[in-house]
Amino acid sequence: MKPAPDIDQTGIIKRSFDVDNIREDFPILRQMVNEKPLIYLDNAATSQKPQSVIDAMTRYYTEENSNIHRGVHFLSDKATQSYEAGRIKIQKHINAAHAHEIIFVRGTTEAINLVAQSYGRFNFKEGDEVIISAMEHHSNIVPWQILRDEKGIVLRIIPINDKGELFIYKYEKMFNSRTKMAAVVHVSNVLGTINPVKRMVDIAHQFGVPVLIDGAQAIQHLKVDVQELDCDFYAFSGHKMYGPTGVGVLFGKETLLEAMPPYQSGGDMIKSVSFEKTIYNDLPHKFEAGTPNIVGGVGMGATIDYISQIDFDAVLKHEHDILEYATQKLLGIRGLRLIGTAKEKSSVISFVIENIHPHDIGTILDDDGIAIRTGHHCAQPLMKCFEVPATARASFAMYNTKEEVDALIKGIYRVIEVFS
Ligand code: C6P
Repeated sequence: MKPAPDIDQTGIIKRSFDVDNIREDFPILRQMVNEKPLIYLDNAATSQKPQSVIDAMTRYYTEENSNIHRGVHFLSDKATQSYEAGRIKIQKHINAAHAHEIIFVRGTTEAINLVAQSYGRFNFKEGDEVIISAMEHHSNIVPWQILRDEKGIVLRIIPINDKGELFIYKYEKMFNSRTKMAAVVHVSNVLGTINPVKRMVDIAHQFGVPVLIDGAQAIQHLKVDVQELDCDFYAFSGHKMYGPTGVGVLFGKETLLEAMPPYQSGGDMIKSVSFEKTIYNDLPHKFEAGTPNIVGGVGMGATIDYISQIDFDAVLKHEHDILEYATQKLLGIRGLRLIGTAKEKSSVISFVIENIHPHDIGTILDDDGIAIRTGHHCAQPLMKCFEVPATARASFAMYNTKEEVDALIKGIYRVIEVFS
């Protein structure tokens, strides 16, 4: 039975949070794996999708499929409206000032590449500095290294302590007249650390430096308000927030986006083309060359609809309880070391077990139908900081339960037994 809806201060009817009820929305969770019920704890890699998002995308292909912004016919108009409605929903969700500050991209990776290749290439010169941190995903390292190799910019790395927290006082000292950008992760995909990004933006702005936030692991677990954060760019992926793969968002402040040159070029990003001269289209189209992932945009709209109808404070509390519960249970296992013990954490636990390779942990847990991720998690420099080649990582979503954590713990004891 569905729990009774609540009405929040904005008058929007909210469905109260009930984990069993939420699980019913995700058809994939009913699956058996190796004759055991699937326990999906790899949500930082990608989350599962609710039926309503799947249905919205099927409905789009069944009833609306057409190209957008081009046709005068009925279907093209319908498809354009659905795609653009997705943009407006995202704008409201992250409280951007304008819908045209929402650029649809393939995901966080493309969003950061866009900023590096457009803003960075246009504005940086030899000797300019970009600040990133020791806990960045490769997606927020390599695009800046490409610019370093091409233009001679310098990368400055914010160090971390042994809990996996940034040294903010060291970050503050890194700014000088050559600093041109700070690009930092909001929530680490390995450590789960929630970085104090608001404070970091304030510091950067004191030096007139814009900030890009990699929100790939934050958007689904925290309330993100880009105006409150005052960040200049915010990047995230649809597929980690219960939405489709192949679509994500770059939020950018209007003034910065207006001044930036296009990242890719072709159809839809132009107003007019002659062999002599091309006039670029207005925002956001200037950054969306070619036929975009239309069904992805529609799916993102359905994703926001889905998230918005659930009491998000209750989701946050549930996720926090699961994280605390799992942390306490894991700490009780002899020979197991947590990688990432920051005070402020969200939904990700990495660990290593003495003398057992993380891949073996993952493989044995899979026999029990438990999906975790093992490896370097696309954060090899961070692995080096903790002097480990890889970790095992359990990452949680709103549909995970304490019973699933118990199964994980039982599975880990079985792993230890196999190797003892
Ligand atoms: N992290 C993980 O298992 P894409 O692939 O573009 O959607 O997201 C890239 C990315 C960028 N930043 C952070 C902090 C991330 O966690 C990710 C994706 C996945 O941890 C896949 S490696």
